[in-house]
Amino acid sequence: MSASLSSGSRPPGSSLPRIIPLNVVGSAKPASAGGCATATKGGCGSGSSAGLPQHIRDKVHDHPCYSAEAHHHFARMHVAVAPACNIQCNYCNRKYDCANESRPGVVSEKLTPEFAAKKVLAVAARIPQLSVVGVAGPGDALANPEKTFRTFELIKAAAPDIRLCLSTNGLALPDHVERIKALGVDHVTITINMVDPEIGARIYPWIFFDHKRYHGVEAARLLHERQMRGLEMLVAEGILVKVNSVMIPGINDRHLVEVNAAVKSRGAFLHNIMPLISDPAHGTHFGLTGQRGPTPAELKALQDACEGDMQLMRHCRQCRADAVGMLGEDRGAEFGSAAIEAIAAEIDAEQMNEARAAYRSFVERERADQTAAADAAKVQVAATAETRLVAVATKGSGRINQHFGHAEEFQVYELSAAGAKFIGHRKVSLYCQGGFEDDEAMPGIVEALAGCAAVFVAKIGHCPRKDLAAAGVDAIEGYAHEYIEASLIDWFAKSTAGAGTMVA
Ligand code: CLF
Ligand code: SF4
Repeated sequence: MSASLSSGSRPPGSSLPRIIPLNVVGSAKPASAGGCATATKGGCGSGSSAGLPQHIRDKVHDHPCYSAEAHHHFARMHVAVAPACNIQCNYCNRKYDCANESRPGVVSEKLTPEFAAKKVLAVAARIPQLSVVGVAGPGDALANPEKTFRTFELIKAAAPDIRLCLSTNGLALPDHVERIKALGVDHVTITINMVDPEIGARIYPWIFFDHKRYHGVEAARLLHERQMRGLEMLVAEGILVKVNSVMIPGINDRHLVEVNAAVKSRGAFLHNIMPLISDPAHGTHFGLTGQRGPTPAELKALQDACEGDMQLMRHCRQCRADAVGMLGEDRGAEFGSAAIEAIAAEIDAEQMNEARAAYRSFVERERADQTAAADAAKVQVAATAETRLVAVATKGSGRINQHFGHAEEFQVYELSAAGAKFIGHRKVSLYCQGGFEDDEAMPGIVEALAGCAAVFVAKIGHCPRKDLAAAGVDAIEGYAHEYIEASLIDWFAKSTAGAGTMVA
């Protein structure tokens, strides 16, 4: 067994303080299938926020998308209040949600601003990890400015400690920066897929601007100019901007390095390069014309190429326009209209705020402890020249706390002399189906774990352990419920020291 790698601040067998119901963090609910002013290096996209100016650290500290570390501890929700859109993307079928910040092929239930605010309070009452509410569709947030801003006003009045976040294609952005600033929205995502209108014309067949429809290169040029202007205006106001780019092989894949340079030079804080998801069943132009998405290796290569100059987000889950919960899970089904009304009727605002504050202070202690444990462990590997990939089953909280059979995704870390770096996640089918083992899921899981030397789990059965070993993947359960990074580094140190796999 491993030495103790975690603090004693949690009750045995739990990663949570007593005030939090046990189903709160990383409930095993199935994830949905569907859905700075100074761009400082050393920031938060895929690592810690150490090295950032304090005012930026304060903004990203509890935002699960802007900080990979925060995504272990905090939840987001989207409210689908913005149905209309002002452009057409070739990867979007408007029957579904905006594919710029959502998994394609998913339809959200549209909400009024008033009901959206009620839903936010209901979710906050049940999920104290909630730190951010975003408007990300189902169309474009700023093609529906009144609904979007009314929603933000109501949420701000009811729960002022919850951050407001907005995602847009950028066409209408320059017209709304003032109001975004006035409402205290300090995180804005712009989807920018090109800085060359010739390439843009292959992605956007038309836009609708100032009462007129524009097509082809003219449309793409107008969109590009408005996106760049909006980005510069937000940065000038001190609003953190994340840029999402959809990687479309053969169209903008190589070009995204130029996009990265352009947005970085204008002060964007974080770049999230997402894979095109192109399924003919979604009825999009790209889906119907056979345009493929990138392979995971192509995506990683592009992210690595861009990361030299800017923080890259690698933990995006392409969630739904009505997603609720930790990234990687979607608890939206728990918050239907009837459930929201029932929860709203019994909300005790004081108790709810106390629970959220108590959770935050617990997480502060926990994060400090995790960072100290990882830093201490790094000393053991500082001299190694090896690099390894490993996978982790986790329900959140920065711990190895999920059974192998309950994992719907594995988080992948790269181990090196620098320690443990989160580099992405890999989706899998559930191995455990209500008490039965689904052997048919195993080949897909083995494929998803390709390249990983080990998978760290809270528990695993004899059969899957054997199958994994046959594929060259060690199943490690000796660090169950311990901190992820410190455990991985400890295992790496022991296994690279020539002692074989010390912990299993
Ligand atoms: Fe939502 Fe987007 Fe705000 Fe996050 S999502 S509006 S920045 S609160 Fe996050 Fe979801 Fe990826 Fe978006 S994981 S799709 S990046
Ligand atoms: Fe679809 Fe979003 Fe593009 Fe509008 S901006 S066409 S909703 S992907």
